Amino acid sequence: MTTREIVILPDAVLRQKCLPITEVNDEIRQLADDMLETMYAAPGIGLAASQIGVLKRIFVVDVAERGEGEEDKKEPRVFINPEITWSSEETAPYQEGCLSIPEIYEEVQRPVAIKVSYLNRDGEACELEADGLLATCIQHELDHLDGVLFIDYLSRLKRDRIMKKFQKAAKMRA
Ligand code: K2U
Ligand code: ZN
Repeated sequence: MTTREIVILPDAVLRQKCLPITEVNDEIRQLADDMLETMYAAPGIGLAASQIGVLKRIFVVDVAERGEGEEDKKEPRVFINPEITWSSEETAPYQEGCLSIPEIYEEVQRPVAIKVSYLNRDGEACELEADGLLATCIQHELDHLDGVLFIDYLSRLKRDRIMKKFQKAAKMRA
C-alpha cells in the first residue's frame, strides 16, 4: 500500500465533479487501499478520491471508536458510486474539519440520519442506514465527490476569509 499526497485548498481539483466507476477491479481495490492508508496516516476518519487528485466516485471512511488499548482497532469502509437515497428531516450541528482545509473547524448542520446505496470493494450492491458521526462523515465525503466543500455551508464572509488565507498560503508555496 502507498500513501498519496493530500490536495490542499485552493487546488481546483477539489471543485471537480468525480466520475462513476464502471468496473470494480484490482486497480480500484488498490486505490481504496491507498486511500485508507493515506487517511490513517493523516490521521482522519474519511477521505474522498478527489482529495488525492483522482476524479473517481469512491471514498473511504473509518469512524471506529477506539477506547483505551484499542488504538489499532479498524473498521474500514469503502464506498463506490455512493448515492444518498433518504435523509432525515432532523438535522444536527457538527464541528467539521477537512484534511484538504487544514486547521479550519466550523459548525455545519446536516441530516442526523441517511440511507446510502453504494458498491463495496467487491463490486457488490449495498445499502446502509447511518446516523451520528458515520452519517456526517458520509455526507462530507459524498460532497467531495461533487466538488462541494464544508466551507460552502458557511457564511460568505467566513468562506471568503478562509479562501483568502489559503490563496495567500498557496502563493507563498509557489
Ligand atoms: O474528508 C476529509 O477531509 C476527512 C474529514 C472527514 C470528516 C469531516 C467532518 C466530520 C466528520 C468527518 C476529517 O478531516 S477527518 C478528521 C476528523 C477526525 C475526527 C472527527 C472529525 C474530523
Ligand atoms: Zn474533507
